Amino acid sequence: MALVFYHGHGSPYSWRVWLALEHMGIDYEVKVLSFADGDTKKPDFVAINPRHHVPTIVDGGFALWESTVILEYLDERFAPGDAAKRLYPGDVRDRARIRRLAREAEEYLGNEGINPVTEEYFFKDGAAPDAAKVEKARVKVREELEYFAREMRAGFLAGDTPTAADYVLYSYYAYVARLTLRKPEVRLTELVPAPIAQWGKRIEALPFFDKTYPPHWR
Ligand SMILES: N[C@@H](CCC(=O)N[C@@H](CS)C(=O)NCC(=O)O)C(=O)O
Repeated sequence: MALVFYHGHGSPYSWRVWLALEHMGIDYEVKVLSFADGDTKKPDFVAINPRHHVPTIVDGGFALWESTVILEYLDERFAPGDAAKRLYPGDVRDRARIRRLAREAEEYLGNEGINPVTEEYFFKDGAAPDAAKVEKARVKVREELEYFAREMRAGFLAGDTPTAADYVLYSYYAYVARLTLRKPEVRLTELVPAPIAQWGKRIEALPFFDKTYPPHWR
């Protein structure tokens, strides 16, 4: 039976899991939940995931949530013979570095950069964004993108194929363009160093990328 993947378009946490499922070539069925319709809070879904979050996967009756934990599970459970398809390839230190980069993207670029900007512009019930908070987050976005540019190895963070760290980083990076499109005054795109812009294009050129792109962003 195919693994079931509960997804919400536009969620960075869910997007990284979809990219990973495709990357590994796993047989899955995607079920898209609508935030606008409150699907995550409906009893059928809460019975599967009491935290009512996407992403959630169900693999042969085993339900799992928390995006980065799902990435590690997929890698261990479906580890292909093909090293280029692993999400955490390499030896114990290579794999630890990939986990570190994924964690850093989450904590510093996401939680201290992208998420506060999103919060200020979209989750304040129409109240004006706090300029000092936005500026602090902008500085963080710039510093973090420069940091990740220095961490690039060959075309991607860990070599010449993407890993879990690239998918976690990309799921936040996509918001740089998205937030600037929706709120041009935030000017996040001007903070992107050239190596990160080039890396972003390589992710977007992956054969399965388009399929995972949020339809309402087109
Ligand atoms: N730490 C979680 C965060 C997941 C999360 O916050 N998902 C949000 C969408 S971005 C969600 O499902 N919200 C719907 C709800 O809370 O009902 C992860 O990494 O998977």
